[in-house]
Amino acid sequence: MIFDGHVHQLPDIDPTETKEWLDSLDAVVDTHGKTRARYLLTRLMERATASQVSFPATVSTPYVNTIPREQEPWFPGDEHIERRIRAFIRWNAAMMVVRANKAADGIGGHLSTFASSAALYEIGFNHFFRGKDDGRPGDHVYYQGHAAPGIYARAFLEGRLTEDDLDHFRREIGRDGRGLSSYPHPRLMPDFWEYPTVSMGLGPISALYQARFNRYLQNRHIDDTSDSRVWCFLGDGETDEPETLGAISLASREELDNLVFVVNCNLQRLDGPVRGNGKVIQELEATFRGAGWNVIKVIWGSKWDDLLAQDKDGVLLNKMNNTVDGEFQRYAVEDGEFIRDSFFGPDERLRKMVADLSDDELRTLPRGGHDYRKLYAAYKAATENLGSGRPTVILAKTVKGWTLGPGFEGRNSTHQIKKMTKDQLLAMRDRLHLHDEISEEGFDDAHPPYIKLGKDSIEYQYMMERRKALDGSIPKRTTVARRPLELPADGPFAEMRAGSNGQEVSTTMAFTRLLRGLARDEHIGPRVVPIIPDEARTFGMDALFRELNIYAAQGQKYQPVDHDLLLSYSESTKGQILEEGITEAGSMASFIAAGTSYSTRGVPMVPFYTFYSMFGFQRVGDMIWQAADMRTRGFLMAATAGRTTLMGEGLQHQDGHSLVLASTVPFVQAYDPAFAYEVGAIVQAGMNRMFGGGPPEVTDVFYYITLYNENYEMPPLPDTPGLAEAIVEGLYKWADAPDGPSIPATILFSGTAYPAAREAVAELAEHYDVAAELWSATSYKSLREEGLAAERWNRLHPSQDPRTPRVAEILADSQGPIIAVSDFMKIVPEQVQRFVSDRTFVPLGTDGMGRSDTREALRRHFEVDTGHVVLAVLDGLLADGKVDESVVADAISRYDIDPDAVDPYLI
Ligand SMILES: Cc1ncc(C[n+]2csc(CCOP(=O)(O)OP(=O)(O)O)c2C)c(N)n1
Ligand SMILES: [Mg+2]
Repeated sequence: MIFDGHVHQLPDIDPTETKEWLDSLDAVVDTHGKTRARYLLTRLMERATASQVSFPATVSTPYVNTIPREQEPWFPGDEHIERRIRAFIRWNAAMMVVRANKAADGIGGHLSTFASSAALYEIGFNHFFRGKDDGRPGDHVYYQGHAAPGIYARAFLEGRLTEDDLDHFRREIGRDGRGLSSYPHPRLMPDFWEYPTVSMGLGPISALYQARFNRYLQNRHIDDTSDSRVWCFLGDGETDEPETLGAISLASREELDNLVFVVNCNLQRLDGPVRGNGKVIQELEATFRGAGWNVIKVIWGSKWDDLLAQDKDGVLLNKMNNTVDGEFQRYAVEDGEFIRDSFFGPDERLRKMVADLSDDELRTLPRGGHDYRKLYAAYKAATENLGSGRPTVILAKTVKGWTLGPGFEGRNSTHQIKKMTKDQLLAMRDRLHLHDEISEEGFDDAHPPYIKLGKDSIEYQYMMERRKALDGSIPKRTTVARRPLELPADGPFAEMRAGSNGQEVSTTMAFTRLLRGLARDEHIGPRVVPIIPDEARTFGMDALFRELNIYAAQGQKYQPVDHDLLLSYSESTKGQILEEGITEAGSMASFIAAGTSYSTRGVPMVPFYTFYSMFGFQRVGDMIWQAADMRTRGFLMAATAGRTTLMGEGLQHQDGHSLVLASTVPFVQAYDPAFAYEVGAIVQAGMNRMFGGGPPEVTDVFYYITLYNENYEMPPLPDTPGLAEAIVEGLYKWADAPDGPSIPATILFSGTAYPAAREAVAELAEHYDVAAELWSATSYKSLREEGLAAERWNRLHPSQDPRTPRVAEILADSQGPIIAVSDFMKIVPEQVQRFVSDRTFVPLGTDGMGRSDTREALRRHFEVDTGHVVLAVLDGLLADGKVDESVVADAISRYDIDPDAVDPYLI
């Protein structure tokens, strides 16, 4: 047998002593069995740890609570009152779902998630979660999305929501859109929810990076975050999402002892058991312990402690260890007799242990996650963990649908059930001991009542007193700036406007200059958060390492290999750059944490997350959607953009469609600039819009700006009045048509399509008597959105003067067919085609999968090079009857275009 073969390579300085120890162990195994041997080894390890003999942690422990009964702290609350409050909340949470589905069949909602986690939340609300009423940000609490009814139900009891509000659960369209959103959505309930969590996995990764960002703010002396803990509630099924567990090692590496995950281990997900053939708690324990977390298992309720105390020969422990989750789930639905026979029955010693318990007592032996004292002990241990450097995960075993009754508890279908019959409602009432509050007489199951608390009731006063002691009710979202941000001086933008002075540079290089300038700004400088996923060198941003330093919680414990270079890899506790390593999901989570800091902490921060554009929308699209939900403000900088500009990298790198994906997210301001001054104008306008004050519909947006790595001379900002505004609007004339030729045409270019467009103008003038104007289209998305708004207004106001879409107004200044070329798919410029339907409109773009080759070859392949632009213009003129076919044919031959080349979309 090879077991950790490394041990045989270690020096044995006293083989006789080693033999004695091993012989003792053999003797124990022979005489007292394996269980005893295991016990002794565990005690030895405990002693070793206490004596500071460092020993790698084992990844798993037996299937019992981490905190033994004798180490449970005194419980400071009034258990009786808290149980009553919990029962009221359970009832109201269920009723709001039942009533919603009575009023609107199929509207949905979830009963059983919160039913399993009510105690997990209530222990937090009554004893741990810090609010914001003292003017500080308090704790950051991520609620499991499907538990939302329970959070509303508590807010109702606290008097923060009305009965009418509850009756508008999931009915957000009426009442001026003031219903209760299905799940936590700050976009929909901006005064209530802070963190969108319902797309599984996004809550955990966001919470983790929030905890990390708090440390960043602390270490950089921007905000004191030492009072704020991050609590994240998640489902056990949710842990299968890569985002949930994929970043947990960061939390231990960065010593995030301000972070607590609470996993609601009800052993079920939507379709069935999470690990029917295994034990999800044991599996998660191993994963988290292996990653260096402090793991607290809350598996068994107090009544089990007596049984475990009697377990002299370890049979109960053995049974606990060997029973798989599928069986445990079965015990949750069966009666006491079955449990007696099947769990305790096979072993005489076990059966004897429960001889004094009735079937009913056996059936209700509670799981740890429903035991208030056990949970209190776990949460307290988690909060006292501060200083240990270890994040905590609490693995709480619960029953899905707990207290909802036999039709719900532990059933595979429970996640989806939304309706309750009269009998089920009354059974639940009985189970929760709510006879005084809910009378059977006149009970209307079509409209089951909510429980309301008078202001003078003991329960109301108790819960409000608890919340007051913890700084007020939560969840609550605010946007009051505790540390306001001043906008930057004009200097860095003026540099962009000046152009590159004959030098050939890329927009990426220009942006790096801008970023450096902003980071140096005396006002905004420290608030700038450059985020990058291991790609700084690709973008030429490594120059910033030395100047701004890379944030590293532990500073830099080594001399970097390039220490003698000007641009060495410099890490520091006060570093400004979040160099995330290869994790676009982690980087997005940092972007969200920084971009919502204006709200979550009252400290506006300005993130610039620069990434390979291919690995943005399509890789972490759901997190971008989450950012929009969360009202994130900041800049997503899409570097190495374009399908043909990034040559050589091939089809998993070359992005010609992120702008299409960007067009699907409402609050994204998407831009495709060609010049440094355009980048500057967009960033400056964005800064003013997002951080300059104004109503949320103006400020709560974020920017998506493409950056390219192709060098050409950056012109200075043309001296045209209103140009900066036109750039932001999305389209402006860049150059008049050349004098001389007589046939007018219009070419729109974006980004690196500029050189081909410019050359096409010259070619058209020289060979075809065509005078083409050049326009820079910076944002088709903005133009489209404005155009659709105008169309909509016209449709709804038929008797008033119709509005003209801006893009039509702007292009009214141009002549001839419109040819629009970009390094993105044709559908990008097509976004505006409908608004200029009176004109011939030819989009040229890079539809199809990328491939590696030179830019020239790629542009020929995708039919966006100079020759193809000329051809498209002439084809447009042919359609308009301005030239004849022979002219088009001439261009095909002049530019050596193969009319039978395969369509690039098909290969
Ligand atoms: C990314 C994503 N995929 C699927 C779903 C649909 N979904 C909602 S809840 C759920 C099951 C949740 O199980 P678990 O995490 O164990 O939570 P529980 O309700 O059991 O507490 C699923 C699959 C989702 N919300 N998000
Ligand atoms: Mg579950």
